[in-house]
Amino acid sequence: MKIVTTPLHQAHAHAHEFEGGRLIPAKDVPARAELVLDALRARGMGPIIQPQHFGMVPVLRVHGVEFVHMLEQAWGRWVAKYGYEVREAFPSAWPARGMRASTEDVEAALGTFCFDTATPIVAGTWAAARQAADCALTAAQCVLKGERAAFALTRPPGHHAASELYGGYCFLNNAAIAAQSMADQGRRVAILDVDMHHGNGTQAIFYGRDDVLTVSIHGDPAAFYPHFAGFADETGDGAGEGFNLNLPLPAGTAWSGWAPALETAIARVLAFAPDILVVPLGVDTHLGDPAGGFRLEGADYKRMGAALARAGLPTLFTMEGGYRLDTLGSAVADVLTAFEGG
Ligand code: 6XA
Ligand code: ZN
Repeated sequence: MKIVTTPLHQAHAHAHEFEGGRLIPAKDVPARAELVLDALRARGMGPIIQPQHFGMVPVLRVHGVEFVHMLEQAWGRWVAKYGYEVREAFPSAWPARGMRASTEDVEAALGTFCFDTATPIVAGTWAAARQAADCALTAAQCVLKGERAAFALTRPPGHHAASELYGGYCFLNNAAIAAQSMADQGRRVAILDVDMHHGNGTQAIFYGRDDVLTVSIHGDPAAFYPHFAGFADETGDGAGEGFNLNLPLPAGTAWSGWAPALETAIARVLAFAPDILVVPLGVDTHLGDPAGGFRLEGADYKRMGAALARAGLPTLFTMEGGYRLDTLGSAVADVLTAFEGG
């Protein structure tokens, strides 16, 4: 299985996120991708390849041009206002209900396009986000050429980013950009998101469409981030009605509760009869994950990979969450090796 990654993800490195009324240490740290890469190398997986460059056209199939320009320019505008000493650009005001969105001031631009306080922009964010999208697009090309599977080791992750919104550590929706690119090349694509958190961005991007199926298994948004999307009654809109499936699960869900949701998800995917499956792969479902709330562990990740393999579809994996640094690498490697063996 080709693994697509670049050390340039390290340019997106920040010390903090804001949660629970205080600045806390960042969870999406560069070491995450390096730990995953080390684990994959240790299992002899690969080849490990660098991304090709696809430019902005495939990105703009999913994201708005004003949004993309804002991401590109945000750090420079922040420095112009606050100087280099303030090393992380966080929004501090939002155009909530009844207010007017604006991009006049950098504070307004951040508030208009960001939905949380967990996702600072730093000097290297835009470069890293573009590279992550290129990793996903390169992996998509591998699958389009007939490979059974490819893994885009994307950092920053993508599944919370919508057409014109960033948040949840995500800026560009890598999985959606890859899915759209494959759809544009004539393939029928389904997306099955197994991260602990609802893939609200991916859902929003395809919500009105019947040509790309979106399915997500995640913590019930009544209790978990992203709080404002991911409920079971979100089934799609207009032509997309019936083409979004949310499978929210309660806190503490272990494999015994997670596995039946995966079977339901795979059955829906197979009924859609796609040519290609995209799996936004987060392993923050692991017991003890600092951003999670489920209780998957050890061999459960091999079971997950084997179950996904039984779907029998060419599959593109993208890296999403997973923050327990002592188990992150082995959990990802277990999914992917079991998929290859299955
Ligand atoms: C912010 C929590 C962000 C969760 C990010 C994540 N308080 N998404 O893992 O999949
Ligand atoms: Zn997550």
